[in-house]
Amino acid sequence: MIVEQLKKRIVVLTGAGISAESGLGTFRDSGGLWENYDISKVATINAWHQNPAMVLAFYNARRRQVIAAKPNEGHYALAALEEFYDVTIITQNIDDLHERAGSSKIIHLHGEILKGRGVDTDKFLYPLDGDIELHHKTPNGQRMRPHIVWFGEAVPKMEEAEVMVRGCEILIVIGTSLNVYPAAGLRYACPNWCEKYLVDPGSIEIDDQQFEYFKGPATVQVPLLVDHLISKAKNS
Ligand code: BV8
Repeated sequence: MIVEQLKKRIVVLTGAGISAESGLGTFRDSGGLWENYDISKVATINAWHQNPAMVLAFYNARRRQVIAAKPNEGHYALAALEEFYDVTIITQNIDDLHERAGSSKIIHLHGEILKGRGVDTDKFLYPLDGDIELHHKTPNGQRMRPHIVWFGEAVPKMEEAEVMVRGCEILIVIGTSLNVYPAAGLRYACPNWCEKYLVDPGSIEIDDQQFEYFKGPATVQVPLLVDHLISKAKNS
């Protein structure tokens, strides 16, 4: 049993790839979401103003998929890491699979598809178990929208995320093409002596040789990496 304060601090930055084997599509892989949808028509603040019905339909369909999906071995392995490390998950994903797998410290940079909010503020969030319709309003009469950070909207939790990365001793990047900023820039905020691991099956170009590359799908490589880190913790 490792005393809480003595646990090394790990930050895990995850993207759509960690949920791919739970059946939730990634964005930029072949067959990905952005092959079938024009980002500018469904995932930007302008799209919301121009065609809210299309945006709601896009997220209602993805919300049903998330509700039907299950966490995979990658999500569960990260939850198991918490017994030996102080783990913070910083995810770009809007699903709740990290929560359902048992991770306890999660920062959703791009929002959460199972929550709604008024168009006027993100101070009050409302749990969703179904679709948002055009006529839905919040208790104070505001139009309801998905609690999602669209392209062109600021990322409110960036500062909190950056503080966690600056203070981490181990950085793990899983299942992200590192295309979307400012999230992708987090990798530059960790101390240069920080241990760094990358899990991805593709040929992601990462401009930093300090990353130890666990090449392959999350359900295989994340448990292997977690076993490696747990044995290090046990022998330290
Ligand atoms: C902002 C919520 C300013 C919605 C999302 C030009 C250059 C650079 C930047 C910009 C630019 N023009 C505009 C920008 C800024 C823009 C941006 O970065 N655009 C990109 C596309 C160029 N960013 C923004 O607009 C951000 N806001 O900058 O605000 C501002 C400041 C003040 C005031 C006003 C404004 C907001 C960005 C947030 C957008 N919302 N999501 C939704 O989910 O529908 S982003 C979206 O992309 C998701 O969150 C997703 O997670 C994220 C990143 O994608 P990835 O997760 O990396 O997924 P991807 O498919 O790309 O990659 C999958 C990876 O998994 C691959 O590497 C693959 O190999 C791997 N993989 C596949 N299978 C597996 C696997 N890995 C493991 N196991 C497997 N089985």
